[in-house]
Amino acid sequence: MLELAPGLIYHPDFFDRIEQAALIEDLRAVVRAAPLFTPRMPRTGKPFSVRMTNCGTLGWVSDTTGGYRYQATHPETGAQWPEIPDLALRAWRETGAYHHPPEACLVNYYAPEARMGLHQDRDEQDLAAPVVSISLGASCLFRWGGETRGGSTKSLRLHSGDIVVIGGASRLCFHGVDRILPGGSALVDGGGRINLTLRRVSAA
Ligand code: MD3
Ligand code: FE
Repeated sequence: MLELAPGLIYHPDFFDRIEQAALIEDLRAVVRAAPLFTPRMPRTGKPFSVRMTNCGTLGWVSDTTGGYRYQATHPETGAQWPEIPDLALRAWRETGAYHHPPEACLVNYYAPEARMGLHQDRDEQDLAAPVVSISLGASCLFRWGGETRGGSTKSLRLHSGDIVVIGGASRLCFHGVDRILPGGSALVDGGGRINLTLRRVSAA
């Protein structure tokens, strides 16, 4: 493991290929129970290029009527979110170094053309808890900067099986995904990428 910045810990190849494939199988069941949806920007209604779903007791959603928020049910089916897969909970335990379990596991699905603009993750009440990010499938070019928009940034290629823990002094850093890279892991169909972020939402 490698500390990229204070509180930003990179675990390359945390999951081996067998574990990656097993986690992707678990996610197929998650998506059957909680289909991918297209979030929209609160003010403009502009759709995200990333499609999403969640598992856990809470899930992150965004639309024009309610804005960014966590809620216990799927925005389209109204059903509760499925459980977080054990492999993902293991990653939280072994890397997260936080005494409360995660409540939300946001599942981002990137088709090859999808991207995510620079943003901060600040919809959680408990900002002392880290966010644990798991990458699967195609590699991506990831970018992060400081706590203000417009400062200098660094980038890093994230590969299938890698984990990044975002906590401490890096918890409110701006970050985003510039692009999905061709020719990496084919574990996700069609050159896609999946990112899981495990999050503690409620103040403990
Ligand atoms: C913050 N997801 O869902 S992983 C998100 O790959 C999100 O899908 C991205 O940002 C994705 O909110 C990024 C989480 C991550 C990784 C490294 C960071 C967040 C970071 C470094 C600094 C600050
Ligand atoms: Fe984020």
